[in-house]
Amino acid sequence: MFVTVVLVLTVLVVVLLRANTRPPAYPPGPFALPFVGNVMQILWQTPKVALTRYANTYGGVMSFRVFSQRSVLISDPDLMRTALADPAFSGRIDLILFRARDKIITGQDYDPLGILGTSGEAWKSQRRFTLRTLKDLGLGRQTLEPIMQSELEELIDYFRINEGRKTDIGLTFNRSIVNVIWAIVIGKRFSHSDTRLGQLVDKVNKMLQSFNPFHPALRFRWVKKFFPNLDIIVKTEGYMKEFLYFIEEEMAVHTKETGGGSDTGSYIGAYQQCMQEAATQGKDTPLTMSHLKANILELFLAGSETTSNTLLWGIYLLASNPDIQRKVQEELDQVVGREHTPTLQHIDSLPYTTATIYEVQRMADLIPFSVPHETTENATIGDYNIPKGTCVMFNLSHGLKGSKYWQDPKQFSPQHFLTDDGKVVKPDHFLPFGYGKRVCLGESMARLELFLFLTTLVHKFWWRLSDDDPVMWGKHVIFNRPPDYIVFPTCRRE
Ligand SMILES: *[C@@H]1O[C@H](CO)[C@@H](O)[C@H](O)[C@H]1NC(C)=O
Ligand SMILES: *[C@@H]1O[C@H](CO)[C@@H](O)[C@H](O)[C@H]1NC(C)=O
Ligand SMILES: CC(=O)N[C@H]1CO[C@H](CO)[C@@H](O)[C@@H]1O
Repeated sequence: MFVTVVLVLTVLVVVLLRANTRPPAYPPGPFALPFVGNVMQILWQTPKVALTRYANTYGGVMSFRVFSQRSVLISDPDLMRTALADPAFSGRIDLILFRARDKIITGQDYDPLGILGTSGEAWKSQRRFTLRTLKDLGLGRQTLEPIMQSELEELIDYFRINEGRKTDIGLTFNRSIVNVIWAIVIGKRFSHSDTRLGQLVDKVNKMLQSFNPFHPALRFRWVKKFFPNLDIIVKTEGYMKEFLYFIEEEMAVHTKETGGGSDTGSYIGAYQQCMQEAATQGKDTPLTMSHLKANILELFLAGSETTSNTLLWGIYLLASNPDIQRKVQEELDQVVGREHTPTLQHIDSLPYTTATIYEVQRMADLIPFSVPHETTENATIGDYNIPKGTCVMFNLSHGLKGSKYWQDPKQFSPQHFLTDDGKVVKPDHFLPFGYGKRVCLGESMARLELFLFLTTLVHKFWWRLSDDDPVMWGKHVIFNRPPDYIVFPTCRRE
């Protein structure tokens, strides 16, 4: 009996110790159980609470385990910048969701496609091409600005009709933002009366709502093996299929219309032209139709909700802070003029407005944890070693909201981004788009969109929150969504 007890205890101790062996100079973290790691604590307390407690206990770089996956959470903004700039940290964890998409596209378990969910050469080449093309298309500004202006005309008409009425603007920006991306992807806008636009918005919405890179079913391959019919898996894959089918149909129409000739005014056109050039020259190219479809899906996934949510935050924050709204309007009146409409040319001459937009992004804090990275080789951060294959998470929120970095982080105040003499300052720890190798690919485009949409809407209308309708805050785990609210838009007379 005694011997059995001792044996059992010894085995237990050995198992527990083995579960907690750490590589040398590995960041500190909580005690982990065999096999499951820290999953129990994380699920028990909810990920947000558990991880916050860990970060508070173990500091700016800490480690935990999710099943057998070593994970590190970096909160210290200085170390965050260093890690994000280091190629060794630029890998992406295996995102089952994207692997499912890739299988839908190619029909087989092939090399990973796209940008968001890839690492190494595939990631580099697709990212490089996409960045360059978006720059040519959007930041040459001749393409993007008129598209955005047409969308704004539609919005202005809509708010004029609703002038002085209670307006729920929750879904108003969706069409415009999706249409801007669409125009970049294929080279022309949908008219707002076109049912295809409604269908596209609907498909993007459904995909977005089921997308959750932290959900265990979309995170670990074995979950799908054991539970292939799990609702979230079936739905997510179904929505991606529908979206991809829509894209394929439209691409077929587009090819017919352009007669297969060259068209460099769109992402698809530029992509296909590059593929053709490589083919005629007999060169190898990393560009393929499969990657193209995957990239398009990601442009919508990453570019639509983020932008429309920031706009919703913007109107909400300005409507609830009338003094700040008035100051922005005064600056716009002075620099742009009452009778004109803001254009991208004004972007560098509106410091108060620019600071206000930064402040909107800071308060919105849309994607507090970015999307987890993975080390592609043994790496170091500060005094710590991070072995290859470790999942690395970044608390971007910390630099945006941490009381260590802002005088009054809960307060909406453009002053956070202004010097005493009214010049714009952007602190190093303010990284709403992330930073370094995997910084948001649409950052430049998003900046222009936020600027033109917010300035135009605030220049044309006075926004007031409804007094009788409560502002409704939802509960969010991964993304910070704006609240639901009702506003009264009022035209500002010239
Ligand atoms: C990476 O570090 C581990 C120990 O943490 C070591 O066993 C392994 O050999 C290292 N790999 C390389 C390529 O240096
Ligand atoms: C991330 O940083 C924010 C702001 O400092 C903090 O409120 C939050 O608890 C942090 N989250 C984690 C998981 O550490
Ligand atoms: C495609 C898109 O941007 N969808 C958004 C429309 O607006 C709602 C409410 O803000 C968001 O939840 C959707 O993600």
